[in-house]
Amino acid sequence: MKQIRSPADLAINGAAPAFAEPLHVGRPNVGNRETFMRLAGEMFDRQWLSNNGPLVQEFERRVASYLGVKHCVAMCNGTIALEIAICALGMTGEVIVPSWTFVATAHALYWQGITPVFADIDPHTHNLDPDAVRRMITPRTSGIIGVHLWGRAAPVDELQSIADEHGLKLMFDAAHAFGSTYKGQTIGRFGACEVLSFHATKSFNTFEGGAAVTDDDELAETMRLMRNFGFAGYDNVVHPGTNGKMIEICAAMGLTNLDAHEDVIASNRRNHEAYTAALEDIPGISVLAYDPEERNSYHYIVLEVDEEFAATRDQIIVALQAENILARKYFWPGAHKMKPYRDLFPHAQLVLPNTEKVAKSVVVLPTGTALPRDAIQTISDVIGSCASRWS
Ligand code: T4K
Repeated sequence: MKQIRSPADLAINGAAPAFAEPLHVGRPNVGNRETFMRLAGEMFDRQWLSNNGPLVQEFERRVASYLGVKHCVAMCNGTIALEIAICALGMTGEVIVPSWTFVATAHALYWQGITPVFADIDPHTHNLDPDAVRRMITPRTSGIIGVHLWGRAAPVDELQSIADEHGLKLMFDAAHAFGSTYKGQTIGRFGACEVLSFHATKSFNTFEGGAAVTDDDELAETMRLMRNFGFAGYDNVVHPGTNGKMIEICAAMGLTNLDAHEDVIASNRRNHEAYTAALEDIPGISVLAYDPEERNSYHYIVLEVDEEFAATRDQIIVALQAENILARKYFWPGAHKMKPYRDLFPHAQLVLPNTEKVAKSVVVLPTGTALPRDAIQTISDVIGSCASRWS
């Protein structure tokens, strides 16, 4: 691998790229392929491919037990799981969410005819600021969706107090938080329900997939009906519904990857530590730290670029991409600046100063089990050299 000792070694200055193949942020982690092929073979033998098959049932049992919750309702993806949970909870009117999240959190509300109202974040954790949430409550507010961004728990207790005080529904978008903890308890049990994503780019994946998890028997039953057109048996529709079912091949992938999940977390954690060490002496650059008292998947390596750093965040991204390091600006520019929501709230930035600031400073770096270990030093050297390139 090429050594980067000075800006002359950077690909933006004409040198060869550091990596011949692109390094992606969302490279899938895949467990034992033989296990997956065996499960897939058994599925073909059974000729049962979808509709609450045995693999989905086993997957739901294992996820519920892993998270310590009563019910896991597996679905085709996290977005549909959000929509079904929102609808099953009877949210209406306005629901408070962060803008600093993947746009699916807002879209899931909008798609249900609900107005997502964006509240600002704590710039240190990137999660909802409870005081900002309070400020956004109106007579039309029916609920709050907290997001456990980057796998770090949202301020669960504070949000629950606000919800109780104002008679609001509370649920969580836990798309990043499979296996994370809040006050030592596994995420999945908080609010009325929590929604997971098992997309290919997540630390744990089922190709595409998601789930709503809850301890509430009635809510779980409603969501089960809703994900299968409201059928309560052949020819008997008892609830409005949609098609949100997880298919068997996705559950086979999930069962395979569950076995590997602890190894993935350990590998991500080592990568996070290696990035933190390699970048700690560069003034103006920091790797977002996670609470050492809590569990996190360490799936997102989030770099923050201060204004004092000689290069801008966007210049760093250009320099990294020239080296074939496909770093991302997740979740720039914030949902409030994306067309559907910009049209709805043209002045939203006035109440979202922390979101605005964070959105301008973030670079998400490649990690995962597929990342070559020595790549981290090279990626960090590219970032370090950006300071002299632009100063
Ligand atoms: N809530 C939150 C907080 C979320 O983050 C998400 C999803 C959701 C809700 C909704 O859950 P789902 O409905 O997706 O289950 C990706 C994912 O598509 C999305 O699932 C994820 N969040 C989001 C954070 O990232 P993009 O648009 O950035 O994907 P894309 O195609 O640019 O891929 C990301 C990187 O991964 C690229 O560098 C390519 C690489 N990649 C991707 C795939 C699919 C691979 O190397 N292999 C692959 O198979 O959204």
